[in-house]
Amino acid sequence: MHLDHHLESSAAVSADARRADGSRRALRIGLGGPVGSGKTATVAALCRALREELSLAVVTNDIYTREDAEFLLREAVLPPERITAVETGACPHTAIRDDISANLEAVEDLEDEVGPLDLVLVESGGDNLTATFSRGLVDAQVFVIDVAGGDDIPRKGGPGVATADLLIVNKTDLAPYVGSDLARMAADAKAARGELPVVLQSLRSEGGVGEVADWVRGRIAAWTA
Ligand SMILES: Nc1nc2c(ncn2[C@@H]2O[C@H](COP(=O)(O)OP(=O)(O)OP(=O)(O)O)[C@@H](O)[C@H]2O)c(=O)[nH]1
Ligand SMILES: [Mg+2]
Repeated sequence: MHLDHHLESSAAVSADARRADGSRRALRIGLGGPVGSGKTATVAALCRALREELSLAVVTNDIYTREDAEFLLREAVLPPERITAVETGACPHTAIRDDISANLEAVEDLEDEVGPLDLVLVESGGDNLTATFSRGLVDAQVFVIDVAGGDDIPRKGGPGVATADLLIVNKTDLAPYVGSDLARMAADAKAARGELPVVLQSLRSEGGVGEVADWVRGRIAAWTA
């Protein structure tokens, strides 16, 4: 039995919003969700959309490899010194929720080495519907699910779907091929989340990551206000 699956208040903020020298640290946004839902693809698209206007960096998490970081490096979404990999060696949620030390160190090292930064994106390794980030690691979290994983996922709920600051239902372009009902996914997500935002997204279609990039811009504006 997991006793650590209790929900943390979405109003909570990370312990230290300032760095040791008193300067404001970067806003940290975590991206979690099931395996293959499109977390890395969303991170890549966000880097391309925001890199001209923000100073940003990325931390990826994989269980045994640096696969996601290597993808981002190959795609050259950011200069290589702005991309760091954490190898969790265990269930991904342990490194983003239970023992966040390796991720915190990675974020802080990036700020020391390439800062000042406006934004750090932390991608969790693919996990199940219970995986959420510690609010000691990130200031906001995005949960990414996709239409090919089944259109009943929003109804199944769980902390990621119900409480993430933003829910992305990704790969909407695949809905006709896998028989997923987008209207039902949107309605179920709304029922699970109340006023919390939901974005239906296809990275293969016009519009791409645009709405999510706007949401990030809004969070940055609130962070720096
Ligand atoms: N058709 C379609 N494919 C997508 C979309 N977004 C991502 N993909 C593809 O889905 C596959 C998995 O995407 P990733 O971004 O690697 O998924 P992930 O969530 O990072 O996967 P893990 O880190 O392994 O959990 C890749 O082949 C992507 O190109 C989308 O909007 N539409
Ligand atoms: Mg990934």
